[in-house]
Amino acid sequence: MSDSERKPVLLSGIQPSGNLMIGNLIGALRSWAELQDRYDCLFVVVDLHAITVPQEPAELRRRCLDFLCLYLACGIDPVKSTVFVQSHVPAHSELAWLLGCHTYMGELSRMTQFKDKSKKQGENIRSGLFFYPVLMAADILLYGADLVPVGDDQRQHLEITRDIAQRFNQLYGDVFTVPEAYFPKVGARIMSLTDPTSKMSKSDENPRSYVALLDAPDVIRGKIRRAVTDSGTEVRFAPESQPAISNLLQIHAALSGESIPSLESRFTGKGYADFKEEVAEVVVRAVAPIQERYRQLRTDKAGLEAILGDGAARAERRARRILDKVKRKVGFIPRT
Ligand code: AQP
Repeated sequence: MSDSERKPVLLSGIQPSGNLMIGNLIGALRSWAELQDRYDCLFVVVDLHAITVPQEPAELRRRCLDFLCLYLACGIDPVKSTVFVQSHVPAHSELAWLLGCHTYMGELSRMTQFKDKSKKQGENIRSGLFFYPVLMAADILLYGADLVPVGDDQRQHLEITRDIAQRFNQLYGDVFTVPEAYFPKVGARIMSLTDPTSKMSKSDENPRSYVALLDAPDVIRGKIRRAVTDSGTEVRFAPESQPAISNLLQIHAALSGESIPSLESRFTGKGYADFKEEVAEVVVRAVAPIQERYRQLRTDKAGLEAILGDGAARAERRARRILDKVKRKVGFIPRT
């Protein structure tokens, strides 16, 4: 295939921590599904990243499979895209070491995510948490990714990836593609249901702050009904003065496809309670087909194993090429 025929490579991943929720669906999974035809996509369940903070092994195993099935249930096609679990491809850990030997302590010390996350870990902060951006750089550079969808919180990690790639290329000649950030067309940022000034997070300690993709319909209705509201009474999009209702408007619009002005006019003169009832139904309807597909996939052990095996083999083949080149460049003798 010539370079002009080659689709740009796009890579993205989510850590199997917490519970995938509607913020992940709206901000990531749904757009991933749409990107598959335009890009050569790799979607990864990044379990090596998850153990930068303590995990319960049985829970981690379960989550990894749940996340993989949810990727697929949200429309990721394992034939069109390379879908795999990070720990199945040892090249990620290997390249991370090689890159770590070309990364400066000062660079890693400046990462704000390390500063934020380490505060929550008390005294015994795992060094993996500090090294995390190097592993992320390896994830990206192993596949020659041209594009990486990034939220605000990952922007600094993409920058350090670019710095490491450029440094490496200067030392050893062109080895790595220097990746660019990919910004989604509509970047809705869904906020917490219990505190609309902070982002909805899949690992929030309070499960009432998010709607998980696997929440039962009545649980969803309860969470939306109890979501905090603003002091006003109108259903109006005003993120500064009415952040809670604005957030619910965003969720409705993103999942129903109805525009925010149309929602505002339909709910003129009606109370918050009516509006919340409708938002709840919209969310229930949006996740129902995902949950149904998830249940089919999750119980098909053989099918799942085949997808996992195929994804890992495809990723491994691609990763090997770059890893072998890197090893040659740094001066390691080839294994015969
Ligand atoms: N509230 C949100 N609104 C819109 N998009 C969101 N995303 C996350 N929350 C929202 C998008 O989902 C993808 C995965 O992001 P993540 O932060 O849930 O998970 P992570 O990448 O595995 O990193 P974290 O933050 O380190 O995980 P946790 O929260 O478990 O500790 C991203 O594309 C994000 O933009």
